[in-house]
Amino acid sequence: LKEITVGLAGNPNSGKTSMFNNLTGARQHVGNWPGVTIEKKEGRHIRDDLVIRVVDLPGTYSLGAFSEDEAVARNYILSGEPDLVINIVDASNLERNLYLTVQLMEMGANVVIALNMFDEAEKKQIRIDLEAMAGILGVPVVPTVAVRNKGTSELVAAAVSAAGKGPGRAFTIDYGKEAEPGIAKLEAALTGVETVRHLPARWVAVKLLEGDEGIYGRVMQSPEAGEIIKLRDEVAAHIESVTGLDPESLFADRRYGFIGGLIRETVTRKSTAEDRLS
Ligand code: GDP
Ligand code: MG
Ligand code: K
Repeated sequence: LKEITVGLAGNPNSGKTSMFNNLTGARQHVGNWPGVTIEKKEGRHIRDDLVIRVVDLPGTYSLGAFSEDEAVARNYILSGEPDLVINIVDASNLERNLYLTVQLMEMGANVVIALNMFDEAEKKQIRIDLEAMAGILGVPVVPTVAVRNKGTSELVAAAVSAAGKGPGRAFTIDYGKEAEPGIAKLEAALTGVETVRHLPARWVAVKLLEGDEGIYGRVMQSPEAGEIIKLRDEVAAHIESVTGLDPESLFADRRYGFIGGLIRETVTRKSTAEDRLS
């Protein structure tokens, strides 16, 4: 018997609990995440040849270090414990939901997307080219209707296959010619810094430029902190002076730009009578 561990991540109300219940049935255990008062739900999905341990993560829109929910979700994903992350995406609210997807992928997580609320998307006449979306993102995309237990076995099959392969090609957002050289410099300076050694270097560089408290704190604990923070401030000041935006705003704009492009390439929406009247 083999076991794999899957984290379930998604925006609040994307259908995470419904999917968790589909996957685990009555085999659930409720506890707490260490050090915080956030509920941790775990369960098991048992196939003939394999046990899938499913860990429900707090519902979040983002993976910054600003809230406990986000910190719990991101620390778990970065811990190396999950073999993959099933990202529950509300297909009827793609733009907002894909912001979390992009962040999971930038962290180097091994992601499988459950395009949930597929019934709602169909009702809204939103047509999604699943193959094109999977191709652009480089991860499996499986349509689901969690509330009716539709697509669950296809999702499990995709998850098992992805867990066997590990993460695919590295996913990066192009932050533009004003920012990329600085990100690369910072990334190079961070190699060998012990307190962030286990984390993806480009992601650390981006988070440091965004002023992420968790990553900042880790870097501050290293002997190289002085020179790295100096470089970080120089790069941030350069980005701000040439783009007029602080790194956090520029990066968010770029992520939404990527998502907009992805949606243009893969989604068509028929206007409904309702839309035409409004
Ligand atoms: P969570 O906040 O992500 O855990 O989401 P829940 O599983 O609690 O679902 C939020 C609401 O959406 C509930 O009322 C569910 O019954 C409903 N829901 C979940 N999945 C689907 C789906 O695929 N289609 C539809 N129409 N409703 C869904
Ligand atoms: Mg829930
Ligand atoms: K706790």
